[in-house]
Amino acid sequence: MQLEDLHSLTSQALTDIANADSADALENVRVHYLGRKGKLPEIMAGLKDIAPEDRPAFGKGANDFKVQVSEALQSRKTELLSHSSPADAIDVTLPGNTGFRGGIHPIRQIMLRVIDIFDRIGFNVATGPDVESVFNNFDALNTPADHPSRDEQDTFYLSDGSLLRTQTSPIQIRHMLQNPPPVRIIAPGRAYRRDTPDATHSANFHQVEGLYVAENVSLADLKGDLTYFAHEIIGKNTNVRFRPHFFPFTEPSVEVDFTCHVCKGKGCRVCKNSGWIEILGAGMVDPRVFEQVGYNPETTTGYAFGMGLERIAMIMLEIDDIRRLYENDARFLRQFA
Ligand code: 2NM
Repeated sequence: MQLEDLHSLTSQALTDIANADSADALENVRVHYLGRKGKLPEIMAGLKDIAPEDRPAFGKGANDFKVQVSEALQSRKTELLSHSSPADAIDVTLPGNTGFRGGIHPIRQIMLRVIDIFDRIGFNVATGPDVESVFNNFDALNTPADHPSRDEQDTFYLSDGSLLRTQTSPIQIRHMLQNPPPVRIIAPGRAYRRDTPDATHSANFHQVEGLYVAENVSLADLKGDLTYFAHEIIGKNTNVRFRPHFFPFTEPSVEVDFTCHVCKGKGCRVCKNSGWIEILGAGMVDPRVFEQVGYNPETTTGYAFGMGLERIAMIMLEIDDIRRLYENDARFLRQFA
């Protein structure tokens, strides 16, 4: 075999490869040219009969043959696979490649549910900035100048004297400053407290607060509306219990318990055998708050309430550590998607 023969053999091989119209035909072409008894071993065996001065050129030709034929086989194989019927191209016994579908974070899910429930009884969503004034966050809410929550140990102050809101109530102060009564708003959002993070505390958490201001609003309205809320969020046979409490911005103030959603009030691990679960803080808006926002404290009445969404998520979804809600571990979050 001479160098010219090698060149024509190479072009013949490439033509055969291009003409192969099935994987089987292509395999036959491969065996014919590169197989153990094929053309390539024959070429290599013929090397000894080539004149010594022609051997380098012939050797290079032999190598080019091998490389070109191998590459052409591979690309023809890929081509045949991509044009063949799916039954030939896909091994249907392999596990599927399903991909991941995104989901709404559990805190956001609960926030949206709470908003939806209050939307149905006429509450509108109000929002405001996370960075607030001392007036909107404390003064207007009747929080005494020496109240511990104002301390630098508990509140994040910025260098210009503003702060990160410690609850979403400043949203409601802004709303009252800009709108006359009646007011019926829900204020969802982030709140910040300078707590050391642990299983039940986070420096950044989420709240929904509600505010209803009109004439002749009473504690009975508060109890009726929160009972409706309990029935919607937990279930129709949930009971609601008010316990006396204190907040600077409401008088009277209450803590609100719902019957335990797990044991229905019998007592269990989730409710620590009490049958009740604390869900909200609430009360009748203090006349001093109305005074601060320019409402007539003699004739204006209203109720307000607030709830921590992490707390509710932990109770309802049985999450033992608040930090799991912020780690963005998809294996954890997917359980609630
Ligand atoms: C709570 C509990 C009780 C509240 C009061 C006000 C405002 F602006 F009207 F004074 N907003 N939110 C309030 C009342 C919040 O959270 C536990």
